[in-house]
Amino acid sequence: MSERRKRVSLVGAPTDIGAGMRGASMGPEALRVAGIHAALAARVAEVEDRGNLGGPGNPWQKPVSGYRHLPEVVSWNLLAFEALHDVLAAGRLPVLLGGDHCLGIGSIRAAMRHCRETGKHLRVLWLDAHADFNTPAITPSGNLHGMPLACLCGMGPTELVHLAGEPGRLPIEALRLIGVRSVDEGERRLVHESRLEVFDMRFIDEWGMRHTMEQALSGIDENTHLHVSFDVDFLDPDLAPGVGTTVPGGPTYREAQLCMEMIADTGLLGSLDIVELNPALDERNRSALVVVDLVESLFGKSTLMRMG
Ligand code: 4U7
Ligand code: MN
Ligand code: MN
Ligand code: MN
Repeated sequence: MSERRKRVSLVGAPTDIGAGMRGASMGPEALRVAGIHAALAARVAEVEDRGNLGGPGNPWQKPVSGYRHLPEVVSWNLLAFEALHDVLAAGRLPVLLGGDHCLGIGSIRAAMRHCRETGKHLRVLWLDAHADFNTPAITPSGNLHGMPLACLCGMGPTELVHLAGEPGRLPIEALRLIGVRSVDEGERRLVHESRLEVFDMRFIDEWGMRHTMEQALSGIDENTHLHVSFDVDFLDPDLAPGVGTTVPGGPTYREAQLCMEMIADTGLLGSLDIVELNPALDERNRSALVVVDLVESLFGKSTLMRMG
């Protein structure tokens, strides 16, 4: 569907329940202040803001049996799952305003359910400096924002692996990781064993963003539902310092734009997460402004300029 005909719903999830640092809970409002609604309204048929989900507060406790805040992470993900699936079932495109990246579990579970119901084929593009493929046995932190992909692929606590009693798991083949440059020791082994398809920064340096995206998008067709999970720490910290876990050596402004533009060109974007933005660590909201700029490209800004 052309971006012009898409109808978008914003859903805020103001929580930092899965993170190792407080502040991502302020992400939804920072994105609104940076103008996400108007930016999208200029590109698509219609935008509505469904407001914020209201989950449990952050008790700021130490990890218990390998996880920090597991019950609260489950609650937030159940809320996200329901809300985002409702949006998809209404024929609209959900944009999750996070919040930390543990929310990817509920969000992608919603996309999986929608694909099951509509016969679509899911492809997940995970834009991140990290692999987010830790399990309780190997996590160095216990923070669940470092584990969502492992949980989705069947490795993690049952409450998260089968969130809301949902069957099945995300097939490894549905996943493409892009921009990775920080992987923990045990996590690295699991990524290799699982044959996860990772386009790390070394790959992007050597092959360029164009070839990277051609590879990451290969095999999709009109029946594909593209889910983009955009962890703001994907971007180079020079560009977006407002995240809890900066890792140097990320994509530049132009590389990130091209990445978004090539996704837009497919016309297949079906759902989006914007996560890990931490306004407490930002400078005059500039990371949020860069994100909004990139989201415009993701919804076809440059494509329209190239027309005619
Ligand atoms: B994010 C980390 F140890 N790998 O598991 C961990 F380096 O969603 C960081 O990508 C995870 O921002 C970062 O705690 C999670 C750490
Ligand atoms: Mn349904
Ligand atoms: Mn992440
Ligand atoms: Mn990350």
